[in-house]
Amino acid sequence: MRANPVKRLLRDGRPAVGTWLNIGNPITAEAVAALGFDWLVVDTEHSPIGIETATAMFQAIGGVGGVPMVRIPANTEENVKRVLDAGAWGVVVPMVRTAEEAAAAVDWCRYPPAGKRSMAGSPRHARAFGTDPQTYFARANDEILLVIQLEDIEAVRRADAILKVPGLDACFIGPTDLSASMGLKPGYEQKDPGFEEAIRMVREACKRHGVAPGIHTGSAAVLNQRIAEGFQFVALWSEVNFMLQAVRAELAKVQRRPA
Ligand code: 3PY
Ligand code: MG
Repeated sequence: MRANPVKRLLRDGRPAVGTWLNIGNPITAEAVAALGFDWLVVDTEHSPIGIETATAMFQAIGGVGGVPMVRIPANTEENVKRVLDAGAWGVVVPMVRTAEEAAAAVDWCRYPPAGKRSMAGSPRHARAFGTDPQTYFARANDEILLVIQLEDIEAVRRADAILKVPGLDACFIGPTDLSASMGLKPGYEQKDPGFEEAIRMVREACKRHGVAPGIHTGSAAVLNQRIAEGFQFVALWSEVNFMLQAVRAELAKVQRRPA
């Protein structure tokens, strides 16, 4: 069974850099994955991507040696079960606000006795790791990456209780939702000192509980700064935002009349 290199990087205290995929298309997923990110998250929370398109995207990412991950729309057994059976190597669970919700995510992600994930031999999960179902059943708990999102100021205040739940690999800050919950203009970067303080609180709680801290960023400059602060599961924007940035910049240079 193929080992999940992101688990190894995070366990060794090293950064793992990925990006978000919001365009529901296996060809673009494959093209971005081939660029050399450590992981790719297919975002099914804030996009219209359904399970069949997500599965084709996992296949495309895996086909070029990438680590296919997914953000589910909400923390439910059904959502986690279906994407893991479809071959995702890791799950990002949005908007975790309590220790009970974190424990539920662990239950849906891990086979017994560590959790309550349902077992079936027929899905493509084992093939996604280049193995057979029995080996997958025995090893999946060690290779599947579970990332919970803390992105509400109330959850930040409860960070110690949430992060001490056993079985979490990483905790990913959603800066947009976090800033909105603090009454700030939603966005990845903020000048507000309270916002940076909340980010520091999560990072330090992660370190206390052996969970890799993570955060979404909108540029390499901020991403590098977050890595220097100790963040490990770090995301560089999304493929659709990169596309729009490039198109916008070139469109702005177009001269509709001769100069
Ligand atoms: C947020 O910024 O709220 C996110 O969830 C980023 O992924
Ligand atoms: Mg969010």
